[in-house]
Amino acid sequence: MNDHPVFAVVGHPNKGKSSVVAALTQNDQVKISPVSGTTRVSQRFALKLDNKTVFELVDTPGFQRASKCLAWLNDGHVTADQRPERVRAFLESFSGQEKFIDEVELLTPIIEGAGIIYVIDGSLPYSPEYETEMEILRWSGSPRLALINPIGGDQYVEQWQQALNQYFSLVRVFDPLHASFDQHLQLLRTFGQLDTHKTAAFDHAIEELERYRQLKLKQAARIIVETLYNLITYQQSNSHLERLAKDKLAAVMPDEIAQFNRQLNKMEREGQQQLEALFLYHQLEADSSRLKVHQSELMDVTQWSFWGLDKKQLVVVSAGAGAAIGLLADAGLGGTSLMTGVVSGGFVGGLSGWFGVDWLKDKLPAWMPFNNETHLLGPVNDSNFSFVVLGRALSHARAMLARSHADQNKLSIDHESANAMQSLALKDQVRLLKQCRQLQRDGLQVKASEKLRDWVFQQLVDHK
Ligand SMILES: Nc1nc2c(ncn2[C@@H]2O[C@H](COP(=O)(O)OP(=O)(O)OP(=O)(O)O)[C@@H](O)[C@H]2O)c(=O)[nH]1
Ligand SMILES: [Mg+2]
Repeated sequence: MNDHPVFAVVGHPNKGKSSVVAALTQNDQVKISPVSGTTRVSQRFALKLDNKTVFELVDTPGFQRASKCLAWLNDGHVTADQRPERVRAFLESFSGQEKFIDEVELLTPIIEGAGIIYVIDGSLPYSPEYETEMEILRWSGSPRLALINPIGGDQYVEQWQQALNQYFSLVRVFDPLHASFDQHLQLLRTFGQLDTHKTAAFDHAIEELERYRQLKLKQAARIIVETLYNLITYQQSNSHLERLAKDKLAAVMPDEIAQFNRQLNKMEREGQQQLEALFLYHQLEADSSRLKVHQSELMDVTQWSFWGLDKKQLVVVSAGAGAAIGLLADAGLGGTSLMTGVVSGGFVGGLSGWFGVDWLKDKLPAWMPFNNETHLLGPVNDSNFSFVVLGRALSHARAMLARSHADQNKLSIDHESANAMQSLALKDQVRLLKQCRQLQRDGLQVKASEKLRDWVFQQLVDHK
């Protein structure tokens, strides 16, 4: 059943038509490139909710021979009422031929009933050469909306508006790379106005889209808290080491620790991937080059005071939550040698009371308890770890939520989003630490876990 609206996104080559399609249908598989003439054939992309299509956009090639096309249409006396028929005749005459291959591709969905979305670049001056394209579109008689895409800035937007108003019933500015979710919804409302029979249905679909967004953010919060739980409770069984002599055990410990770290990194990435799948991103690669730190390594302890709390905060917050101060914070206040030791895979010394085996205690990173009875390594034992995990998860989630599906760059994580945990109020930091400790101790089914989910959800909603 094709009772949903369909819009053909048309215009000059290389003006961001495919980018508009990708952004609005939330589909990062639409082909976009700086090379003019990237889209060769028309292709439909649907926005679906619950497997039901809300609307479809047709990505089309740009006009290539607009003047010749209009000349053909104008050949002979055609009155206004006959123009749509004349466009149909054009398609019948040239379909399957090379001559007007792009015009046939882009006009076909319109003649089959699609509304028109005409995309232009608002950073370039208006020029009459576009009038041929706009005239052809007017001949089709279909409902028309013009979108001004400020690709390189909005210098000429007003000038364009003057011209476009004469050919299009609705004219809007829309930046497919930077538009917020609300701006998407606003534009979709405008789509609904193009066809008055569908306005109510469209408004309803928009409400549904908003509701879905909230549900997805709830689900995202759930994934983040589950991943947090998995990370702060992770233990690695090392029973295969049982019979190793002391010196051998010491020799293999660095490998065991490296394995432990890899596993945590992997679990973190899996959580992020679940979020990316939920929001329909298929090929996100993070780019943290704008940060002063490496984003990739969760277990790079030298970065912990960046993602989580700084050392002074950690002392205050731990005390407030009745938690032992993180060993790293404790030692870190006196210098950073301990931390570098951990990262380079070297061993650290000088700490006592943590490990079942005395001689091993100075062979493990401070945050890594090892129970000699059970041969279990972990879980990570540092108050900052939960903050680090949450800080990193939020910065990833926020960067992803703000990202357009038309964006061809890597996912950029910036400085501001990275320091999220440090800028919280002290009482919130203390409450969070308490809840994380309860989560670690009592699991996902308890109240603390629900409260953490609510908090994460609110962090995602409030952002932007
Ligand atoms: N900076 C910026 N670049 C944009 C914007 N919209 C599109 N682009 C870039 O412009 C180039 C062309 O975008 P497309 O969406 O492929 O354009 P198109 O109109 O589909 O092009 P053809 O299929 O070749 O006709 C790509 O490199 C996009 O990343 C925008 O709003 N801002
Ligand atoms: Mg294209």
